[in-house]
Amino acid sequence: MQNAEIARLLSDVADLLEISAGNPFKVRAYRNAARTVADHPDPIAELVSGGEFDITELPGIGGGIAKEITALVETGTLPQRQQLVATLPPGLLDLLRISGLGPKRVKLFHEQLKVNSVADLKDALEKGLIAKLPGFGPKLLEKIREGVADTATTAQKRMVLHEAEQYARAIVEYLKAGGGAAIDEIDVAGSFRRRKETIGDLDIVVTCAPAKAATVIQRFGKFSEVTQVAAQGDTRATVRLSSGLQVDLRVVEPPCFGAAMQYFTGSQAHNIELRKIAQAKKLKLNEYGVFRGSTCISGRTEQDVYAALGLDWIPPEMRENRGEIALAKAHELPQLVTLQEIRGDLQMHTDASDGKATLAEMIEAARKLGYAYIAITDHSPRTSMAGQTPEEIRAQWKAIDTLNKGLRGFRVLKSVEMDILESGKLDLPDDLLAEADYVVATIHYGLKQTERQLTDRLLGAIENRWVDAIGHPTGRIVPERPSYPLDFDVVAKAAANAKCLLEINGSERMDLPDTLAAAAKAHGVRFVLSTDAHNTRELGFMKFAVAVARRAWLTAADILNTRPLPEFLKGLRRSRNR
Ligand code: DGT
Ligand code: CA
Ligand code: CA
Ligand code: ZN
Repeated sequence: MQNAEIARLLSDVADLLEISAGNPFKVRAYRNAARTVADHPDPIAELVSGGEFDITELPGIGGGIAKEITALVETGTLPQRQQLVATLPPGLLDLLRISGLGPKRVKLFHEQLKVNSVADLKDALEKGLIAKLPGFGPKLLEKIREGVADTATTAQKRMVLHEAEQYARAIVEYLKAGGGAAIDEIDVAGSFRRRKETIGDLDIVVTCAPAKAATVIQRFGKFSEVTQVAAQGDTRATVRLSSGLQVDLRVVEPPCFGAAMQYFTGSQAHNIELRKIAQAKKLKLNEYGVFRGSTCISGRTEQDVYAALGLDWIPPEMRENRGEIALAKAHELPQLVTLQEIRGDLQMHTDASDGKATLAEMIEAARKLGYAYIAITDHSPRTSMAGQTPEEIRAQWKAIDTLNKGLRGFRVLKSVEMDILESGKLDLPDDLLAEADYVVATIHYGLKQTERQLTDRLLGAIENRWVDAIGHPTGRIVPERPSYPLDFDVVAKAAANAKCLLEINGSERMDLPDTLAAAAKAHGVRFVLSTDAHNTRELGFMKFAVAVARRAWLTAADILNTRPLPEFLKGLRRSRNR
């Protein structure tokens, strides 16, 4: 069981307690525990079942909740949640999953209107009962209607790549561990391998000796989180996990591994084009190989398959039929940026604002990743509660100066994530910004403004010569929050002209999205990749920023933080101010 799922069940308890007017301290305790579990770098379930780790040592996890989590790991159910679900209408949990609805609103519906299920809510919306509740204006009603419409497709709900990554790793490790069902090769195909920001299901391809296939399939169905074996054949199986995620497994013979990986990686549109090329060459392409007549001429590796069609091997992130096949034919595919090429992380938070780790802890963790530099970008005053005053920022920078003296081959950049205020003004004065090594400007408030207003706010920030980068430029968060309204082309052109970087943020924001990053590149924008880590584990999100960059066909030359420190600093627009 993955941390994300344990966290989800714990926060269900918090929500259900809140709805049933339970003890507010208990509500808060469960909510804190959920956050601790979600943020923890290691799989909590393994720590618990390993036995030698006391989870009450984790912040926010007391004896009671520790017992609950232990029971969950051992039995698959959280006793407290079971008890609440048994006493409350079960449909409340479905209501809580609707975007725009949290425990406060669900409680209100439950108490005032006896709305206890999605069906009840639909009914109440139609009868205009929700509109009569205080605080439910037309915009909010529209949002709730959209959320309700989404639940119709809940069964096919897509999972964020970040979360899918945990499941993929767990299943691959499980199958590799093998027992009597020894496998040779294993890899994850599908949209997961193409690194799409959300995935519909996981597609796993395995090779083994033909005689072992049945045992491998059997073992797959016994993975601890499987709640349903939806289909099981001689060489394939489909299961559903308790999180709702569907996983497809294909077992093929070793000579077909490349062909199977190619086929099941897709995309479907890419594969259709490949089959046309095969047909033109009087060849046949399928999941078993490339065939001339009934003779298999390739299939062992993907390279072989593409080569048989006269193509260079195409990176999975490009396989969307957006022109990559013509490039592969002309041997002109770009050298996509790799994680190893990233030399620094340019957005992260410490406990001086809303991060969980100290400055020293973030530095140590970043050094372990092999970086040459990082920027510490705690928030500016507008970010209420978390933001630092100019005095605090200067004090932090002084501490960084001192730390840097003791660091070899590594530099901490004095930085700030500065809010672009609702008025369009910047949250910090120029004299302070001028003292920074690097400044990233972002919008966190006033997201409901018009496209004109929001675009102008970004343009205003881009005009300031001390703003080196615009962070998470569209404000979207995958999958639940779309971009704020924005004339992105205008912003990208202005950024390119001003030599202001646009950030690709590798947190669950995945912002810029791949398509907009590609559009920005066409305008001549240079980029910076960052994680926006709020704890040391999240520094690992760089791979998701790289995934977006690769799907946008970016190369190292497009991304400033692939450069060594002196070049990075020289490439910042502020270097021309001195
Ligand atoms: P997803 O799971 O919705 O995020 O997207 P994919 O691309 O992983 O789609 P999925 O899981 O339905 O299938 C995985 C790949 O297998 C897909 O990209 C192409 C290939 N594939 C599966 N079924 C078919 C099919 O009926 N025809 C063709 N041409 N390809 C297929
Ligand atoms: Ca899939
Ligand atoms: Ca599939
Ligand atoms: Zn931010």
